[in-house]
Amino acid sequence: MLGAATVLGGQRRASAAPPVAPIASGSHVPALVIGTGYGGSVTALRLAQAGVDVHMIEMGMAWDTPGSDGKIFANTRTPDQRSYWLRTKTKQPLSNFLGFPIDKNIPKYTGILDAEDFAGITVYQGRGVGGGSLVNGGMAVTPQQSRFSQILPSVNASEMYSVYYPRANAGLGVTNVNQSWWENASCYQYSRVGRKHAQRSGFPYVFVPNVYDWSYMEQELAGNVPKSAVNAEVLYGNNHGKKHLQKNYIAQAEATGRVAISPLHKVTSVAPASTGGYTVTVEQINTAGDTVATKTVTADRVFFAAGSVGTSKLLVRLKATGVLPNLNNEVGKGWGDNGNVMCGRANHLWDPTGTVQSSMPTTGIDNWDAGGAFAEVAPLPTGIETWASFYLSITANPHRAEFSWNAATGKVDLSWQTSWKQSSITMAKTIFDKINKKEGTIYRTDLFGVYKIWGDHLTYHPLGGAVLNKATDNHGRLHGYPGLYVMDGSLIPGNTTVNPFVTITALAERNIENIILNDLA
Ligand code: FAE
Repeated sequence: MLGAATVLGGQRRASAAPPVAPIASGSHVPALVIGTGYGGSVTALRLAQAGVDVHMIEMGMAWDTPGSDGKIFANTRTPDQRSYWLRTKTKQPLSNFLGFPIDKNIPKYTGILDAEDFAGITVYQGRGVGGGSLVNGGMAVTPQQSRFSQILPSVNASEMYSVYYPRANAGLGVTNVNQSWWENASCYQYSRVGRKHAQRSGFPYVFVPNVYDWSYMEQELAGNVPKSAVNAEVLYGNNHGKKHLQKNYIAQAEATGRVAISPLHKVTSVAPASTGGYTVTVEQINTAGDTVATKTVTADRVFFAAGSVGTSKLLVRLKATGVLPNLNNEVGKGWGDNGNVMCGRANHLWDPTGTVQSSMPTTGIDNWDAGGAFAEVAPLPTGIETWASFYLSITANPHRAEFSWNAATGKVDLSWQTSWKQSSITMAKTIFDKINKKEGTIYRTDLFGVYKIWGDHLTYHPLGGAVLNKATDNHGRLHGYPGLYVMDGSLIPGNTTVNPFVTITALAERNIENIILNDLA
């Protein structure tokens, strides 16, 4: 159990918190949190500090035990069963290399990255204690304040920028790379090539903060400590320098002695209890994904923090099947992909991007105001020289999709259409067409299929589905059910103009403060 130990820079140390047993059927908890990502971790810590006992339910694994190779997490060059959530074949975001498919067969296992397929989009999400913080690139970006009213129009911006964004950044351990080290670090050659090309075309090139421990990265590049970011560790977890939530919010929450976590437990129902509060049904699963026990517990308050997709799917199904009929009609609406679209560019032979590429991006091209795109200069940590520049663009894609209950299949559908990505492609092209013209270069066509330029089939940044001030009040209280709250990315209506987790964390900090003050006093 995570309660027994905390992972620090790859070293394990005993913490004061005793080992915790998984939740028992029939038990009662004052606060039950569904999911252990950003929203859930903030919620658990702040409730515990306010004196409330909390149980966190997490469908993924604890990720606290090394595999047969001595490592907790696999890297992107050698994906294995740890890498994917209940798949028998990898589904790598870059599916091809030099046109050849690179996915491979793996044993079915409760691995760390879920590539969840809907009809028009594959949504990548982290599974395990720490949620998306386990798999992401650590880019910790606060949006420009001038753009905040586009993101969360009902939220007081000056309060967010003076109180909650600073609180979130401090809680997450966000820092900037040492630029003089960066200028000479071989692992950021790809970013410097990205800068040169962006600046020659007149685009603003910005450094973005990250949650990676930079002194650890300096040491790993120098060969003094086990390699992590410079050993292609991202997407499937990071064994050392990344400060994922297990190292900050969750460690602090457990240290209060008031927070327990049940990994490999999935919430399937939340219903009003006749005695007040809520009855929560939880399925315990094994690492093959089979249900091994079904438990029923009661909770005074339930905090939905299962991520945009997880929370939306639960709420839409519970409303449609009559379990929570009083949820309003905004539930399931306002979902967007943060305008994600990927592409690569083929550089000239005199512009190598490096054989060792840090998996933690540090820079971006900000063409939001002029062209609706913010492009993160991303690594391609293949271990060989590719002469490729690779980008994940966040764009102002205007389309919003809706989750709906499909009684015939017994599943929740999402109305997103692949063709809607054309808006994102058009916006990303405002950057890359210009750079290609200036540099005399072309797009890579071998990374997403055979002769396919755009990675337009996926998102890393699902947002919305239980939008703030629509499905909930202006602090995440679900309409129709006192004591039910939404605390995660589903509150944000589809776009954050930059990478989303700092905004999700800051919004959760803001909302839980208000909830503790007004609902728990
Ligand atoms: P999230 O972190 O997804 O946590 C939800 C948790 O709930 C997960 O652990 C689930 O397993 C769990 N769960 C779901 N359903 C249930 C259920 N029924 N019962 C129990 N547990 C359940 O939600 N964002 C950035 O800002 N910067 C980046 O560099 C970045 N890179 C990314 C790279 C990748 C490959 C991916 C996939 C995402 C990336 N993101 C990045 C997005 C970021 O990780 C994401 O927005 C947040 O993790 C969302 O936080 P939430 O708290 O909403």
